[in-house]
Amino acid sequence: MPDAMVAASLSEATSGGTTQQVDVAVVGAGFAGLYLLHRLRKAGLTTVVLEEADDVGGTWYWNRYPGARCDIQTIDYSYTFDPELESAWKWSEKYATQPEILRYFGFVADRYDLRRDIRFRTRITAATWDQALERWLLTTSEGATVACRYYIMATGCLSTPKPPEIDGVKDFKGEVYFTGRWPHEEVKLAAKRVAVIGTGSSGIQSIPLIAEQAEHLTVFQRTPNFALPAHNGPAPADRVALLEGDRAGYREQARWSLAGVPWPQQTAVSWQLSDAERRERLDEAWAKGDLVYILTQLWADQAVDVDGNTLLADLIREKIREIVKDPETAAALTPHDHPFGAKRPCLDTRYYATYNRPNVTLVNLRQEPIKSITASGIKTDERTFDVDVIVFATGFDAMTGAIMAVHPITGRGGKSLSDVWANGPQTYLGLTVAGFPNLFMITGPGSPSVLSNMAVSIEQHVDWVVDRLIAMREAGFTAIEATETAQAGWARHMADCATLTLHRLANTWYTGANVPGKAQGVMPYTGGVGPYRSICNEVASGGMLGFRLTGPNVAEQCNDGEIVRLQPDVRLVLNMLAEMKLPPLESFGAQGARDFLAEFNAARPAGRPVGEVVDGTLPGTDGPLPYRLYRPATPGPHPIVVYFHGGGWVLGDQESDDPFCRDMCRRTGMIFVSVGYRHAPDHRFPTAAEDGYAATRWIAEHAADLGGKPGPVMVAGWSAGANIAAVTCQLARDRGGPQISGQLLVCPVTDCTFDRPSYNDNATGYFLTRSLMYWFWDLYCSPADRTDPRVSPLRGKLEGLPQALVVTCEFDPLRDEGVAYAEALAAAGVPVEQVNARGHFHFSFTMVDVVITGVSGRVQMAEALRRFAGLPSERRQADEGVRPGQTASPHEIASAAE
Ligand code: NA7
Repeated sequence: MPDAMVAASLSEATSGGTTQQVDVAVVGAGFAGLYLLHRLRKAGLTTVVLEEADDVGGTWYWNRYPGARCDIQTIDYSYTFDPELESAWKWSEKYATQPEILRYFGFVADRYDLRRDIRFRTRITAATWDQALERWLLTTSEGATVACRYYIMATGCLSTPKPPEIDGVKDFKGEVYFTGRWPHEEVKLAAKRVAVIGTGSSGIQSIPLIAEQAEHLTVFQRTPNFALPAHNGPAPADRVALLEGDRAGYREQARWSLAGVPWPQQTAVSWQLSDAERRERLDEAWAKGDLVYILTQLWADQAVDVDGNTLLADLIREKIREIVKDPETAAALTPHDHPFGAKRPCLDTRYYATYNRPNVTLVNLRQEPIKSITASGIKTDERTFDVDVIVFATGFDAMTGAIMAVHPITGRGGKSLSDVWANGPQTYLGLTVAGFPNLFMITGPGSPSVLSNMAVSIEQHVDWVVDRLIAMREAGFTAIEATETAQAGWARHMADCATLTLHRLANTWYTGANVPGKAQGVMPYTGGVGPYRSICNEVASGGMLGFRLTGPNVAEQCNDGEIVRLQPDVRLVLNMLAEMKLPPLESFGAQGARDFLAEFNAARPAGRPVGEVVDGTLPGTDGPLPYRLYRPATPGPHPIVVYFHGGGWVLGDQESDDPFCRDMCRRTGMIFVSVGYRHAPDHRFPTAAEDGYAATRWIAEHAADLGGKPGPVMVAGWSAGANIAAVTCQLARDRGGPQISGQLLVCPVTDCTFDRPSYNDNATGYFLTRSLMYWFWDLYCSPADRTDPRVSPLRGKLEGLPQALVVTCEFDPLRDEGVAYAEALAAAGVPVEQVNARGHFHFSFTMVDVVITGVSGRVQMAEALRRFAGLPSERRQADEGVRPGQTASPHEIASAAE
C-alpha cells in the first residue's frame, strides 16, 4: 500500500493522532542501532530509532557500575565499517572502561549526525503487524505511534536485568543498586557495610573496587565462576602491529574466525602435550590476559571434549588456590560445576586477591542459601548480615528478555511472539521469525551474538539486513518472511551445533537457566562466526533460501528449504576440501591415491592414547599379513574385535584408521586388531575377502596369545572394510568357524548395483563420489565376478549370520545398500540394528576429533559391540550430547570426564 493511503488509514485508525511514518523503525541506540541508522540512511530508507535512555550507548549507557569494562580487547571491539572512523579514534587502554566506551558512541553519533533521527526516552509498548497496510504499528511510552514497513530490534542481548528473585528486597531500609542500572550520580560507599550478590562478570569487575571503598564488603556467591587476570594497560604491541600492518586483512580474518577475533585454529590436541607443555601454555595465556586467547588457543580439544577441558580447568583451579590465602575461601571460589568456557568466564583485576583483604567476607550460598532480605540486611539459613548497601549483580534475562520486553509483539494472523517462543526462541538464522513478516532482530537468539566479539557479529547482521532491504526494493518486494521449514531446519542445525561444544553441560544465561521458569536450551549459535557468515551469504546467493518475498507488482518468490542439512563439522570439512580444489582421487592412479591418503592422514589429529599398541604379522593364505593391535589400558583379558580398514579395497593399511581404532578400543574396553589385508589392483578379487577370513580365523585361534578372551570374536569394518567384515561372517558360517558373536558394519559396500537413490543423490560433492566407487570396483573386481557373495554379500545367504549393527550416513552413495543389507538380514531372522546418521558423510565416523558430531554414532557402535560381547551397557551422557533443553548434573559431567 502506498504511503499516502497508509497515512489516511492510520489517521482514521488513530482518530487523527500523530503517527510517524517511516520505512524502518529501529529499537535501541546502542552498538547495533547506531550502525543501522547510518547504513539505512545511506541506503535512502527513512528511519527512526527509538531509545528508552536519554542518550546513545545501549548496554554501555546503563552498565556504569564501578569497574565496568569490555572483555574483548578494544581494538577488536570497535566499528570497522569506516576506515576513517578507525583512524579518527584511539582507545587509551587494552580494555576500555565504560565511560570511554560511552564517549566512543557519542563520538560516532556526532560524526555521522545520528541523534537527529533518534527519539530518546521512548519505549515501545506494543508492536502489531497490520497485514492490510503491510506495516508494523508501534505504540510508544510517550504517545506518538510509529508506522514502519520494517521493524528492527537492535535491543542487545544483555540489556534487561532480571529481578533478584529474593524475598524482602522492598523491606530493606538501606541503599539498593543494580549493576545493570547503576545511577548516573556518584555512589558513595566509603565507611559503609556493603553486600554484593552475584559473581558473574559484573560482580567480578566491581567487587575489587567496592572493596577498596567500603568499610566492609560481604560477597554472596551462589556459583563460583572462572576469572582470568585482564592485565589491563596499553593495547598489546603485537596485536596493534598485526592490526596496523594490514588493517583490512586483520578485520577480514576476524569476520571469518570462530569468535570474531583473529586467532588461528589451534591444532595440537591435549594428549599430544606433556603436563609441562600444558602448564607452559596456560602460564602464557594467564600472562596475556585475553579471554578469546585462553578460550581457543591452548589445545584443540579444550572446548569440545570433556577430558581436554578438565585438564585446562584443573590448571586454572590451581591458580585460584595459589592466589587466595584462606583454603576454605579458595575452595568456595573454585568452580567445579561447569566446564571452563561453558559459562562465560570473566576478566578480572585483582578479583581473587580481593578475598585476602581483611574487610572482605565471602558467603557461600551453596552452604547457606539466602532466606530473605530484611530491613537491616541479608538473612541466610545460618546467619544475619547487617549492611548499609546491597548491590545486585544478579544478571540479565539474556538474549530474549529485551525482545520480549516489548509486549505484545503481534505478527501475522494475530500470532503473539510470546506464544510462539513459549518453549524457547524459534528463529531463522537468529534474524527473523516465521509468522512475523518484516521483523528483524540484530544478534538475536540463534545467531553467534554473545559467543563472539559482538562488534563483528553486529556489523555482519546490520550489513546483511540492510543489503537485503536494498535488494528487495530493487526487485519490487515489500514483505519478507521466513518459512516454517527453514525455521525448523535452523532449529535442527542449532541443536547439531550445540553438540559440538560443552555449553550444553552448564546451567547458564546462555541456556536460560538463570531465569526461573524460562525455557531451557542453548540460545546462541555455537557453530562459529565465520561458518555463520558463510551460511547467511549462502541464503542470499541461493535466492533467499527459506524466505517468502512478496510485493504489489511482482510474483511471489519462495525458495523454500533448509540451509544446512549437513552436520556443522561435516560442512566445514567439505568446504575445506572444496577450497583445496583437488583433482578427483581416481585421477591420481592407485599409488598416487595411496600417497595422497598417507599425506592426508599425517595431518589429522593424533589418535588418543590406549593401553598398548602392538604391531605384528599373522599368517595369511599366501604369506604373512601385517596387523596392528590396540589394547585397552584396563586389565585383560579383553574381548577381541577384528577390524578391517576402509579404502575401496585399494587404499589404506592396518594403520590408516588409527584414530578410529583407538577411539573404539577406549570406548569398548576391547582389543581391536586391525588387519593389513592385500589390495587391488595388485591383488584383485577375492584376495581381500580371503585375507579377511584367514586373518579372523587366526586371530580367533590365537585370542589368548594376543591377551584376548578365548571364544567368539567380533568383526568390524568401515566401507570396503565393512564389506570384508560382512563377507567374513558368511564365510565363517559356511566354512565351520571361527565363531563370530557380532558384526559392526560402518557404511558397508554390500552390492554391485549402482542405481539405488543414494548413488544418484550423493554422486558428487561428498568426497566419496560415484565415479570413485566405479574406479574402486573396476580395480578390485571384474564385472563377471561382481555378483559373487564374497564381494556382494547382499546376494549371499543371510540366515544364521551373527547379530549386526549396520551404520549408514545420509550423504553417502553407499547409504541405501547398507540399509538394504540391514533389511535383508532382518528378513533372514538375524538380529540387526540399523542407524542412519543424519547429516553425515562417508568419512564422518573415522574422522575422529575432526567430525566431533560423529561421537554419538561411535557411542552407539561401542554399545552394540559390548552387547555382542555380552557386556553391560556403559553409556556416557556427556559424550552423546545432551539434548538442548537438558543439562547434565555436575556428577554426570564429572563421571563423563573420568
Ligand atoms: P551473570 O553472569 O548472569 O551473573 C549473575 C550472578 O548473580 C551469578 O553469579 C548468579 O549466580 C548470581 N545470581 C543471580 N540470581 C541470584 C540470586 N537470586 N541469588 C544469588 N545469586 C544470584 O550476570 P553479569 O551481569 O555478571 O554478567 C552478564 C554478562 O555481561 C557477562 O557474562 C558478560 O558477557 C557481560 P548463578 O551463577 O546463577 O548461580
